[in-house]
This record gives sequence, structure tokens and C-alpha cells, in this order.
Amino acid sequence: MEQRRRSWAEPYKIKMVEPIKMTTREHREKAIADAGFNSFLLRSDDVYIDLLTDSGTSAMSDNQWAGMMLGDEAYAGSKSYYHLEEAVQEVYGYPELIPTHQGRGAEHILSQLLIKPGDYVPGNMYFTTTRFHQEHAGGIFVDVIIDEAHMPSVEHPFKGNVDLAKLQRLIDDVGADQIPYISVETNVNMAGGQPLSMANLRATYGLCKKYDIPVMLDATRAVENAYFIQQREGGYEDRSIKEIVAEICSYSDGATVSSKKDNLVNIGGFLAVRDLELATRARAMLVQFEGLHTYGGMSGRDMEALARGIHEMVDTDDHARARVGQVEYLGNALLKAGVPLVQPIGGHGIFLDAAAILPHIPQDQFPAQALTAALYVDSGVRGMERGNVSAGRNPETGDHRYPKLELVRMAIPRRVYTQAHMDVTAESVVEVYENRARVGGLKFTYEPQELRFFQARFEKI
Ligand code: P71
Repeated sequence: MEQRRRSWAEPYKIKMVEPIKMTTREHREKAIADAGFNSFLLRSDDVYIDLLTDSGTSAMSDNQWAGMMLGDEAYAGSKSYYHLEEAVQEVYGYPELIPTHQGRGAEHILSQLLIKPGDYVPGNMYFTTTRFHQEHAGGIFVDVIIDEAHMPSVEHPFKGNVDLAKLQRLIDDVGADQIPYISVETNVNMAGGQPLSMANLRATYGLCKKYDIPVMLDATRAVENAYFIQQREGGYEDRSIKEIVAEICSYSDGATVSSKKDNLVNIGGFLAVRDLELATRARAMLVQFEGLHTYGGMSGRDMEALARGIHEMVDTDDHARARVGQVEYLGNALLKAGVPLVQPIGGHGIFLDAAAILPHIPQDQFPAQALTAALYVDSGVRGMERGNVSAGRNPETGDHRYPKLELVRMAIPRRVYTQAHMDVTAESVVEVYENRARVGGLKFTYEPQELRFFQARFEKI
């Protein structure tokens, strides 16, 4: 165990900087209107503090950049692939690695290989791309997360937990044969970056083993989940993040990972499994859709930086502590000002409760989309809608899904911003909150059929 400090000061110093610029309110009003009130369609040049996502936005270390120069670009058998394979085996514990261009590449392969049309795929809440690939393969997603996950202001230390009764009911209703696997996400993104407990994962794994249902993790944010287990679950306070991540993975048959988060790189991802036969089938698909099995969708230098990022994320516990500490710093500043947000504060960002902040805007006028736009106009801080627009339409009825959570996510990139940036962000959120009566609803001017949030356009009502 490293020596405990009182505060979570960053375990690094800054060697290279990237200028950012503040714009005028007038400029931002035009920029957001030109972007159809969709923060995905803003140019990053028009953004001051970019909290759109923590995905692919991490700052790499000097060691990772050094790795970029050493990347082996051989088409086959790249040295960097073997470094990555060793890192995945050592840290996650899965013997078989299938490298992909990013997380959804791995989700695509896993879904196509395991899901038959009409199958049910339970998950502890959905993630957009994950559910898309499950449905694209003909599966039916079933939410088996605990009810508390859908209640923004209810405090629960492990809101990401699987509700075992819901899972059992599904097994009883449709039969284990109709369930190709359960998809268990670590530190559930759409619930607000909320962890599941080791006890819950162990029990989920136990139940699934009884019925021969594989457990497939979305281990994209396993480090953040491990940190919360260390902080909140009895018996784990003296275990390292590295040990906890390994134990998490031990209760699974495989995982998809978007390396753009925990793994501290700007691009990459992988599928990793225990079963050689499944891995062989995955590699056959990999060469069709991504690339040869020793690079998938990545260049040699990407794989080298990724291998190093995987080690770095668990080499010291200070990394996770500072990362989550910064998120908590922003969250606590907002709570102090009375701003409604998902509690407990999550691992990768703050999730503003747009339904509570803007009760005068009905959900079909997209309160979270409107709040995201208002925040941008106030200060150039860019967040992301995670509500009705993201949830999309029910393929059966064609109606909006009207999710219980109507949130604005402000995701914090890893190792990128300072505490002063968090202060400026908090000031802006509080300002918009105090003037919330002035924010009005939106309506679609363009609505894509799939993953509509990415490219949708709106106008003010
Ligand atoms: C995030 C993202 C990136 C994103 C994706 C879709 C819509 C908006 C933003 C990506 C994840 C994720 C989890 C838990 C799989 C992916 C896909 N998250 N699982 O949070 O959070 O990975 O982007 O590498 O393809 O901003 P990919």
C-alpha cells in the first residue's frame, strides 16, 4: 500500500500543454444554433472545457508516448501485439485477446457470434452501442439492474448491481436456452458511473453458472469500479486496485473493453475471452471486419501505447484515487450549491438531473438536450445528453423510450483538466441552474433512425 495522503493530488506533473480558448456568448449562441442544439455537432474549436466524454480524451504519459515511437508496425506478429496480449493476460486475466478498433468493434463481434434472433440479453442497464449491437444481431435487451439505479437522488453504494430476482425471473420466463449470455457492465455509464459490488458480481456469476449462461463483462470502466469496491465494500480496503480488477474479471467468461477510457489511450479496444473455441470464431470474424488477428483495428503504435496504459492504470492506486477524486471535487461543489445530480457521485463524471432541474419542460421536449445547450451557451463547457434522445425509440411501438433518467453528463477526461477548470465548470452550472426558468424545450428538425443522438438536429420550440 502506498502512503495515504490527505488529499488526492495528481500523481504526475505536466510536461506538455494544449491551449484552449474562451469565446463570447454571442459566438456560442450562433455555434449551438448552427449545431442544431446538439453538442455532438459542435466544433471543438468552439468549446472551452470539453466534458463531452471521457472516451479517447485521456492524456497519455511520457512512457506511453515513448511507446508510440517503439510501436512495431509489422502486418503480422507485431511485437506490440504481444506486449498488449501480455498486459491483458496479466491485468484482466483472460488468455485470449481479440484486438479491435474500439469498444463497439468488440461488441459487434461478440453479439454476432453469440446472439440468435429472438434471444434475450439481460444487462445491468444498457449502453447505447452495446444494445445496438445486441438488437442488430436479433437479440432483445432486458434491463436487470436494481431499481435504485433509475432513481437519481437515492443513495446506494452499488447502484450498478444486478437484481438477481429480475435475472431469475427472466430465466424462469424464457428459459436459459434463450439467454446466450448476460452483459454485466462495470461502473455503469448510463446509471451515472455507478459500480456493482464484488458480492453482487460473484452471486450473478454463481447464478449464471447454475444455468450455464456465460457472463460477459463490459469492463470498460473496471478500474473505477474497483476503486469504489476498495472504498465501500468490506474486506477490500487493503486490496490493491490491480487485485480487485483481477478478481472482478475472475467472475466472468470474457469481456469487451473500450480502451478509450480506463486504458488511457485515444483509440483502441478489445474482446478477451477464456474459451479458445469462441476466440477462434471471433478471430475469423475479426479478419473480415477489423483486421488481421494480431492488430485488429489498431496500428502497432496504438497497441504499444495501450499495453503501457493498461499497466499504468493499475500500477499505483494513486491514479484511480486522483481520477475519481477530481470527479468528486466537481460533484461536491455542485451539491453544495444545491444542484440536483445523480448520487452518489459517479466515477467518470457528473450527471445533472435535468428532469429535476427543468420540471417545466416535458420529456418529449428533451430537457437534458436543452440543458446541455444552455450550459454551452453560458460558458463554453460541453456536456452530453443522456436521456430521451439517447434512449431512442422502441423498435416495436416506434414511440420514444422515455427513460427514467433524464441526465446531462459532464464526463471528465483523465489527466487533462485541473481543479481550476472544475471550479469554472461548477460556477457555470450553478449560474445556469439559478436561471433555469429561462431554458425552454426543443423539437427535432432531423432525427436519424439509429443511435439518433449522434447526429440529430433540433430547434427551440
Ligand atoms: C462515452 C462513450 C463513447 C460514446 C459512445 C456512444 C455514444 C456516446 C459516446 C463508449 C462505451 C462505453 C461503454 C460502457 C462501450 C462503449 C463503446 N462510451 N461500453 O461514454 O461507455 O466503446 O466508443 O470505444 O466504441 O462517451 P467505443
